[in-house]
Amino acid sequence: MNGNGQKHASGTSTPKDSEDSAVPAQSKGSWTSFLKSIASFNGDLSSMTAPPFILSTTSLVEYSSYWAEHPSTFVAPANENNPEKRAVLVLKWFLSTLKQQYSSRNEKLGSEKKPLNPFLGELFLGKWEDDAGTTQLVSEQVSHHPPVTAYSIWNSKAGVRLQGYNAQKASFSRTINVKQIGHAILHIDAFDEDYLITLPSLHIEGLITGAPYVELDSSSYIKSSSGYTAKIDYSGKGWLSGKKNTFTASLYQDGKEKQPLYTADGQWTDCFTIRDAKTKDVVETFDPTVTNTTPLTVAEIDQQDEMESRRAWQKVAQAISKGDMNTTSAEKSVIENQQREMRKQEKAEGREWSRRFFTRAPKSALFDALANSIGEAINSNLTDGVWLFDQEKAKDSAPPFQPQ
Ligand code: HC3
Repeated sequence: MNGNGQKHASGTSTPKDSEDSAVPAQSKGSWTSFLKSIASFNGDLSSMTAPPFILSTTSLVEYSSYWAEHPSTFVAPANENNPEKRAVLVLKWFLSTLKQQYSSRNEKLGSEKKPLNPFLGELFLGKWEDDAGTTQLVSEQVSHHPPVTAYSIWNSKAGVRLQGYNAQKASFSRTINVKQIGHAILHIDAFDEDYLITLPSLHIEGLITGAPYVELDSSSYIKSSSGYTAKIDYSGKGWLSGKKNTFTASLYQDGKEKQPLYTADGQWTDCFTIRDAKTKDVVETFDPTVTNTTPLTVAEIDQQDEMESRRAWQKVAQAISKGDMNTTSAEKSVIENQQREMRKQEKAEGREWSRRFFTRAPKSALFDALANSIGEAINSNLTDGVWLFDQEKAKDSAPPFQPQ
């Protein structure tokens, strides 16, 4: 549509001036051009140029922290002796992360903005301190082409560790569709148990009105080494029925999908319940308005390493906040040029950038063992390898980030 609510050749449309639009009056033209441009973009989200009002001051490397903003829910499975109930608690924790991962930015910023593209080696380090003890986070940009972020989150007191990595592959059909490549693995020390977590696909809603938000698609899985699988099915608001951000889930013994032990349903942005599939008794509930998030503690910017995200992007973030686009692009160029120089030097010296906390592997035996029955492929060709947290490298790092 054109600016008056008619269709663009691409199939995207913008609302009539009288319709609800979150696009500031002075940005209407650039938003329409942006909508036209994404119809032909190449799948690399980092190459997408968005209008200033939709730029975020946060780098994608920070998004790894969404996995553990409720540390007590994250560590709860470690205190459950029954393997079936442990699998329920892992499902509960995973479902509780969805709001944080895919919608918390809308609450803070009003809509889903375009994050800063992390540079190779960019770090985001922090910890949560609360009743669960200390839960630590290390997130590192391990590849720039393709963009890949790896992370490790651990609570040594509870003996719970999560590690994973992810990349995104986007396509355009009516809107931006994103397939996530990568996976996460949760390990519980006391039971020597692993849970393979697959990452849901998503698409962007609300583009036309200039207030983008994420809707999750299709299904994702949690497969445990103890013999349980959880399948989560996502749906959204359709033309005629359905609610935004809806899911149903079932937890079953491997191979017995038709005989679920537990079921869950609700909205991942709101409350949900997990029930015993036979008795229909509620076994777990989660209400994001009752279970508060714990704020992540990050070092003061002047105490941070120069590769740490908020320090490295400080000037860019300040310029975006002021709406000063000349300084934004000038400061972005400073970072890009530094990165270009570093890559040139590495090439000349016949070496590659050494990742601070992670090591590339050709494959993962653990992934292979767990992924088979849920039909998940590792696609390491799309992530420049498989990225594993390297305890040895971490031991040599600055004190708070040495895993015990
Ligand atoms: C698609 C996305 C970037 C990727 C984000 C990921 C998949 C990153 C890993 C996290 O664990 C989960 C996650 C959550 C949200 C995903 C973002 C939503 C929007 C953003 C696009 C690059 C921005 C599109 C631009 C615009 C203007 C439509 O908002």
